[in-house]
Amino acid sequence: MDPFLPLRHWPEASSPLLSSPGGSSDHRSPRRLRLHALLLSSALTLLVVVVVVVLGGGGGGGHETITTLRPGSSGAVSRGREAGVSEKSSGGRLSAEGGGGGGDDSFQWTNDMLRWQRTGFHFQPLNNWMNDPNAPLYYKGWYHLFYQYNPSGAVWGNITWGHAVSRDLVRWLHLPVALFPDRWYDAHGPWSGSATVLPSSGIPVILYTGSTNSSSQVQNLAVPTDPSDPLLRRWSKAAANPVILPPAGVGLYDFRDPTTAWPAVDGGSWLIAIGTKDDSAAAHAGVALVYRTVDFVKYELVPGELHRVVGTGMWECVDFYPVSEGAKHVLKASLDDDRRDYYAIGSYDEGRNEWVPDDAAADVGVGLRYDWGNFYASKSFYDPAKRRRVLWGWVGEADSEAADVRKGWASLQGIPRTVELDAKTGRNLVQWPVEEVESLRMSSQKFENIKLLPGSSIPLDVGPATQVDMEGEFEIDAAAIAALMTATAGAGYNCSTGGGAAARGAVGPFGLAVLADEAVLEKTAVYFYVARAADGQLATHFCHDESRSSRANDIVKSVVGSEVVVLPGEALSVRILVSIFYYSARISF
Ligand code: DQQ
Repeated sequence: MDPFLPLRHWPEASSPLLSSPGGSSDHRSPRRLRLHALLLSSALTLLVVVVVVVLGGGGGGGHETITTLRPGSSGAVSRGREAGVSEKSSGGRLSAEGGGGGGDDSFQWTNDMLRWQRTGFHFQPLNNWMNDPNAPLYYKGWYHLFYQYNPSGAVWGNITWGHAVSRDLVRWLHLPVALFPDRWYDAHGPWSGSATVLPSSGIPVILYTGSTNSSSQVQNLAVPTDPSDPLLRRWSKAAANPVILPPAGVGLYDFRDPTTAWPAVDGGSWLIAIGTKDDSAAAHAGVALVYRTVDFVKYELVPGELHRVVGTGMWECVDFYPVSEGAKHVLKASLDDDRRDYYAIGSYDEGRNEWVPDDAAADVGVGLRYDWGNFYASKSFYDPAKRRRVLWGWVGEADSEAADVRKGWASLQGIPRTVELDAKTGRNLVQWPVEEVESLRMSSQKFENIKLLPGSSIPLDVGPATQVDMEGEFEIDAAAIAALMTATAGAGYNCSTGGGAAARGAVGPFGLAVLADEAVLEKTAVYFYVARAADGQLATHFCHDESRSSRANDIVKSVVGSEVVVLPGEALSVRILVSIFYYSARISF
């Protein structure tokens, strides 16, 4: 077997407190280490999972160096930010945290390598480019997902609304393109938008940004042509379009991505938010504006601003939704400056047209993130069938545009996640893959009572599976924690600067290495690191290290993560989904 297993879509990993081990009513309940092999496909050993622990003072193995590749020229035509997505190889977004860019294109990819990269159970169109998830909704028994889609190539451009439907958020039926750029007000693309299902009729309406024939940004309305069609295959653009123009003082190119509407307290009107930015007086502020409408055709700007955060730049794909039965509201913005999604929890006062974060130090754009991997332009929707809020996010590519073109597709959507306010902390959301993912499990294996000594690395034989859904739980030796507590408090730990998976501390890193080759030269490490923070308290960090995920040199390889709250008595549990679509037929590009 060729030990080279290039990995472009890092496995989705969830921290114990950012997600449940799955399927439990208590989303923090501890589980034993189990692996669920989803697909037995060939005689090859495709997936190697290794439990690793690297504790201070133990075992062999040298320190690794974090490799963060800088982007080079991809040879692609420059598109620029006015194109709606930052240019893939622009360099601006390819910080040490990486994220969706390209390298020097010098790596000699072969078809055999590229064919491994398509995923098994993440949503992807059959081919070509995809970016933001748009207007997810539930209608007449079907989940609908629209998405920014280029039907003509594997790079951003020629944007339309791709469309797919599913009964279970896991198995998808691809439908014809729903919205084309066929009017002056969306001639450069029907860009991102949201759906609102009207309770009076049960029929959805869509508001989306049109990039006009002069590239200015306006908001447009589309309604189902035939509401009796559960698949909502045809959409009619309103004669009144554009229904909202950029207001005075707002840049023509900085006004996009309307949210789902929420009902106003007056009982008759609706409110929506739209993202923009304010670059006046060096504010460089991200801003969310609010509009009121009764009929989705005529709108008035509500005086004031829902929220602004100085220094965060253009807010794309704003999302705004209640949690905890409306006691709190989540405000999310996708920051065009760093292409990351940030959220904060706060209180909404409709009368004052104001949302105020609970913790000003963790405001939108400076505090919490949904995800530390490639995850952008996310959008949530309320699922009335299962009474839950479901979150989608765009997972961009980590390698070069040239490689995308060669294989004929780019991007996927992350597994849809259920999100809730963490009732125990009240300070963060908990997220976990929708329970329907568990219906993909075909068999399972348990590995229990594995003792990990300092420096040890123990292979877990999952056979020839290419798709696995792993739940792991770790217990730390009490003596190690006691020793840590008596040590001098340090400056804390940071996943990105902490030396990655091979830099040893007193309690960590320990976790799983997935998609390793048999010699464990390639692996993607997903790990915990427990450290004593500057305040003397224990802090648990949850990180992943892609620096050895592939031998290819044209990939951005990130070492990222964040602190997660672990309350007394809670286990260190992790859920990892690995989704390789293995097909034996040889394909050519
Ligand atoms: N992508 C869309 C825009 C949005 C951006 C264009 C976010 O509407 O602001 O494809 O990725």
